[in-house]
Amino acid sequence: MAFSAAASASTNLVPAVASGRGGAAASASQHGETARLARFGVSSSACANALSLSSSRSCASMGEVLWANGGAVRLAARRTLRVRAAGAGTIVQPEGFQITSVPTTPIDGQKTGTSGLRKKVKEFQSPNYLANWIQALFDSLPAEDVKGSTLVLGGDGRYFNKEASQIIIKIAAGNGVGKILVGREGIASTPAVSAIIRARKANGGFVMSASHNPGGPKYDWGIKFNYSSGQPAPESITDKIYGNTLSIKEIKQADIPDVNLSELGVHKFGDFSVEVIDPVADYLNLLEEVFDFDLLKGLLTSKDFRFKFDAMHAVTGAYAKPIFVDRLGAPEDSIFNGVPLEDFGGGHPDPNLTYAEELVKIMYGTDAPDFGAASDGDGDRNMILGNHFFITPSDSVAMIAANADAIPYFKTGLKGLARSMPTSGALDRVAKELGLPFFETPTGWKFFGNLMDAGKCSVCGEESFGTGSDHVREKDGIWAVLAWISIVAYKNRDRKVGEKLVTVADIAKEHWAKYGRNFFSRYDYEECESAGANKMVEHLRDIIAKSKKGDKYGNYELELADDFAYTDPIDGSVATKQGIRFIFSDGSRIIFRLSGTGSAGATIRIYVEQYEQDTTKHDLDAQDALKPLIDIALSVSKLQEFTGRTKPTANEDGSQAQSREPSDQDIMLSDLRLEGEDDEKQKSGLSINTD
Ligand code: VG1
Ligand code: CO
Repeated sequence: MAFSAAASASTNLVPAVASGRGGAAASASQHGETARLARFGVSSSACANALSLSSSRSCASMGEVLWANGGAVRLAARRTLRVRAAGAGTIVQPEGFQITSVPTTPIDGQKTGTSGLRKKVKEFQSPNYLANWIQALFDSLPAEDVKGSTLVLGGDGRYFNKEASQIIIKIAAGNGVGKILVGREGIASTPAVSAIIRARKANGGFVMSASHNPGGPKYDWGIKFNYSSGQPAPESITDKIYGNTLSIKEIKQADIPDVNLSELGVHKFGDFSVEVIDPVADYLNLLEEVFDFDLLKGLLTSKDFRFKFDAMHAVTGAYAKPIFVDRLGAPEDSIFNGVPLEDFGGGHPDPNLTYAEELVKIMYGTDAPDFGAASDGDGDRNMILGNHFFITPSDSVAMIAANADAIPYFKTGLKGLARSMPTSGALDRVAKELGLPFFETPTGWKFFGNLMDAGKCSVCGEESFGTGSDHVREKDGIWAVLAWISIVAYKNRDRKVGEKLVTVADIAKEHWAKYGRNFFSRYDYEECESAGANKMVEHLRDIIAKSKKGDKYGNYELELADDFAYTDPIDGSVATKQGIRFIFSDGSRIIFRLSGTGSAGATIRIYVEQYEQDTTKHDLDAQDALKPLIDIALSVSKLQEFTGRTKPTANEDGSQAQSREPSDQDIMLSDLRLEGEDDEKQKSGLSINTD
C-alpha cells in the first residue's frame, strides 16, 4: 500500500513578502499540471524568464491560472508521495502536524559518486528510493544540524524535481528540521545553493540535479547534499549516508500538505516552516561584491563588443537574464536557450564543444561575436569561447589566476591555487610564478572545500569545465563567465570605441607565450560494460606495481606510475585509488579513471597532457601534439581488448560525441576531428577538438 499524502490544504501561508513586488497573486492549481510546469509555465518571450517573473505580473500567454485572493492564498495541491507506508504509525504530534513512522527496507546501490547520488529517474521513482536516501542522510547528520536547523533546497528544474521537493520537505519536517529555504519552483543553481547556505548561515542544503546528465522521464535524476559552509558533503558524511541506507528501517515523515513552490512566501506548519525564496537574489548580491559591475557593464553595453550566452535550457536560464541583461545591460538577444526545461529541450546540458553545438556554430561562424559562454544543467560548469577560439578549462583556471587583478574580490591577493589531479599543469606554472601555495586534489569539488575554509585556496578548477573561487564552495559557471568578461574588460579598459579589442584569443596566446602551453585532451568511453572496465583497471594496477623510474614508453621515460592518493592537509582524511597516473620525465602525463557520475555501466576517462614551451608550436592541433601519448595510452591499457571499444564516445574537451555504439567506421583517436558541418571550425585553423 502506498502512502498518499493528498492535501487540499489550507496551510498557514504567509503571503509573499520577500519579493518586494507584492505577493497577492498566486499560481493556484497544481492539479495535473506537470506538463505545464515542465516549461515552468513559460511559452513566450514576454515571459522569457519565468523564474524572474514578478508574482503579480500578468502573463496570460503562459496559459497559467493566476489568481489573487485578497492577499491570502489557498492551495489546492494534490500529490501522491512515493513513500510506502505499510504499518505506518504516528510517532509524534508536534503543533500543527503529525509525524508518521513509515517502515522501510534497505535498497542496494545508494552510494554517492563524485557528486551526489545519480540514477535513472525510474529508479528514483520506485517506492521509497529517494525517501530512504533522505532519511539516511538525516540519520547521518549530527543532531544540531537537524533539530531546528535551516536547510536550503534547490535544483536545476529537471523532471522529477517537483515531486522530489515535496518528499524532501516532508521528511525534513518529520526529522525536526526547523526551516527549509527553497528556491521558487524548486529552482536554484548549485553555486547559488552554496551562496544561499553561506548568506543565510544555513546548516546545509540539497541540490536536486544530475548536473550535466540528460533529464526527462527516461534519463537521469540526482541529489547532492552540501554542508554548512556551502561545500559538497565530505566523504565522511557520504560514507555514513551509504552505511545508513544499508540498515534503514523507518522513514520519518510529516503529514503536511504539498507546499506551493510557485510563489515567494512563508508556509508555516507549527514549528516547521518552508520559505519560498528568489533563487537569484542572494547569489547576485554576492557576485556584486566579487566583481566590478561597472567595469562589466561598460564592456557588455559597448557597441563593438558582442556577447552570447547559451543557458542550454538548464538552470542558468533563471539567472542569465536577471544578471547579464537586467543588471549588466547586455542585449536581450545575447541569451539563448534561456528557459529552463524539465528535459533541457532534449539536449545534453553539458557546456562543451560537442553539446553546446548551437553556441559553437555561432562562435565559429561568419561574423562571430567576441565572447561566448555556456553553462551546464545545474549551473556549476562553464565553457568560454572567443571569436573562433576555445579556452580549455585547464587553461581557463590558470588564466583567471594569472589575471586576478581584474577582479576586485582578489585585490588583497590570492591565498593559494588548486586543481584536480587530471587537470593540466597550466595552473601549477602560475602558482610557481606568483609564489602561491598549490594543491593537487582528487576529482570532485568536495576536496577543495577544506582548503578554502582554511584560507589556503582562492581559485581552483577542474578540466571538466569547472572553475571557481572561495566566494562559494562550488564551481560556479556564471562566476567563471563574469571572471572572463572582467579580464577582457580590464585589458580593454583604456580602449576607445572602434580601436582594436584585446580578444579572448590574445589573452590566451599572451599567457602561453609567458608560461608555455599545456596541450591536454580527455577521451570518454561511456557506458562500457563494468566487468571489462574493471578488468582494465586491474591490469593497469598490475603494470604500475611492476613499473619503475626510467622505464621506456616509446620516446618517453617514466618518472612515476601510481594510483593517485590524497591526504587532506586540513583534516588528514585520505582518499585512495583516485586515478592511475603515468608521469614521464618531461612532465607529460597519461591518466586513467573511472567516472563516478554515470548512471549506467562504466565510463572510462583517459586524460593526456604534454607541455610545450616553444611558442612556434603553440598553434599545433592538440590531437597532433598528443598523438604519441594517445597511442601509448591505448596500447598500455589494452582498452580495446578489455572493452571492445575502438573509439571514444566523446572527447569532452572538444571534438565530438560519436555514436555511443562502436560503428563499422571506426575512427582512431588520433583522427578525431570535427566533421561535416563543422568544417568551418577546421578551416579556422584552430584546433577545437583539443584540451
Ligand atoms: C565528473 C568530472 C568531475 C566533476 C564531476 C561533477 O566526474 O570529471 O571533474 O567534478 O563530474 O561535475 P566523473 O567522476 O564523472 O569524472 V558536475 O557539473 O556533474 O556537478
Ligand atoms: Co554541474
